[in-house]
Order: sequence, then C-alpha cells, then structure tokens
Amino acid sequence: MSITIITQGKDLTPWVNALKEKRPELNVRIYPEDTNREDVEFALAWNHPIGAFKKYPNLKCISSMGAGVDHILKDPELPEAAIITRITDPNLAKDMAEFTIALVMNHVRGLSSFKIAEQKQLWKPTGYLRTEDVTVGVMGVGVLGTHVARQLNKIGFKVNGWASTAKELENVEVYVGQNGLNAFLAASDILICLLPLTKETANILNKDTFRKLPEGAFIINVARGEHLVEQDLIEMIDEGHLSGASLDVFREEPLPKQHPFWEHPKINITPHIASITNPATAVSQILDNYDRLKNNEPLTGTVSLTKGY
Ligand code: OXD
Repeated sequence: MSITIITQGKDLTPWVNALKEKRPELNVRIYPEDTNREDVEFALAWNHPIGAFKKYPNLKCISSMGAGVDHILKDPELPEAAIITRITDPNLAKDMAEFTIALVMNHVRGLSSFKIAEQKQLWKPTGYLRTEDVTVGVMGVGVLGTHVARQLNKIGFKVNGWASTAKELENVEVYVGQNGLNAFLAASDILICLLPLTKETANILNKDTFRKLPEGAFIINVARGEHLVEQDLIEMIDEGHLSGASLDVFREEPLPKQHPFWEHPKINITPHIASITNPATAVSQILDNYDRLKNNEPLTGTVSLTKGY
C-alpha cells in the first residue's frame, strides 16, 4: 500500500505521522524524492509544483489536503483519468464557523476600536449593533458556508445565503444565481465570502458588488484572495461606503510587507488561519477514499471538473 504526497513548502511531519498511526503498514512517499512513479495511483496534494502530476502516468485519485481544490485545478496538465477529491472533515466546518463568528462579533461589538483606544489609554464607551438587527449574507453555501450560516443564525443573526443553484436551509433564505444577487447584496450588512474559486467567482468582490451593499456594510473574506479586487476594497472603505473588512486570504501569501492592507486602520488581517485541516482527523477520509479506490467503490468529497468545486 502506498500514498504519495506532492506539495511545496508544507511541513509534512504531522501528515506522515497521522497516516502511519492509522495505517502502520502504509508506505508514504514524498515528492520529489520518491521513485517508481508508475506504481502510484493515489496522491495527496497541496500547492504542488505545476506539472508534477504528469510524472505519475497511472494516477487515479488526487486528494486535496484541504477544503479547496483551486490549487490542483489550475494545473493545465491534470491527468485526465484522475478523480479529484477534497477534504470534507466536519472539523473544518466547525472551525470555520467559530472563526467567522469571532470576526462578525468583533465587528458588531467594535472590539478592534477598543484595542486602539486601549493603546492610547482612552476610555471611550460606544454603542454596538445587536445580533437581531444585523443581516449576514453568506456567499457560497456549500459544506462550510451552510454550517457558518446555521451557526450565525443560532446566535441570533438574520442570515441569507447566495448559491448558484437552489437550496433549502432552515431559517436561511438562499438567493440563487445572477438573478438573486442584487437582492441578496442589498440585504447584507455583513458579507462573508465562502465561495469556491472558479472562473465565475474570481474578482466577484469588486466595486459593482460593494455598491449594491447597504451603506456601512462590512466584508469578510475567508475564501481565496483572488475573489477580491484589492484596490476596489480600499477605495470603497476610504469613500465611506464600506465600514471595513476582515481578510484571512490574499492574492499573494504571505501578504507582502509593503502591501497597503497592513497599515489600513479599517482592515483586519489574519494569516490564512480561518480553518486549518487537522491531519489527525482528515486522514480518516483520505484512507477511506484510498480503500474505496482499491475496491472500485465511489469516492467521497469528489469535485466536478466542469463546476470547479
Ligand atoms: C483550504 C484552505 O482550502 O485552508 O482548506 O484554504
């Protein structure tokens, strides 16, 4: 039994340990030191060197090591026969919901402004927004977005979702496609982007989108940096139409030192930590898919190449 891991710049120790703990007999190979590539049918990948997959002529499954697969799909030489899968570990959804709740609560209770006041030793009580008076719009109600929407609703927010196809969610109104976009945006006091990155969703957080939000709306991007037109965000905040943003993902990561987001008083930055795959729990799904592949059974967490998610 063997699995090959193809990544760049990732500490693989926790992954190898987790795989070995669950399957001591598993032979874990690591690109580019691995040999006998024609034997490899199952690969784990994160941010692989473009073109690496074509060195494995018999690859049948490429499993993303996270929830996103854009890093795999951007390879123009993907092996046609390989099924692409992504991690759907419930811990990812739980962590994402906890993180977005923290950002939303930070915004509605104005905690960042108290931190600034504290640094200047200013005692400055201000009002705050109450959950029941705030509508949160979740763009993308897949596995992560659905859980985020439900949890925000549980703590009292009115929550709407936006999706490409119709979806029923209890207590959450889901607006659909381009036809539903304007009404969805017009109702969103806080907009959370949890969309997969595809040709259709790249640059979706732009000036046109922002203008359709209510005055003072707040942006949270925990999806991909490429969803956001960075200059448009800065201009719309500086104009006063948006009240600010919390960003966890960026076009270039790590965010370059000279980037204007660092210094912007209304933009909070976190270093892509909203929801980190936990190898200890994620390897169960990976090994299950490995077994399914061997037994010719359908895999879980499969990705549609045409949809891009
Ligand atoms: C993921 C991520 O896709 O961490 O899992 O961004």
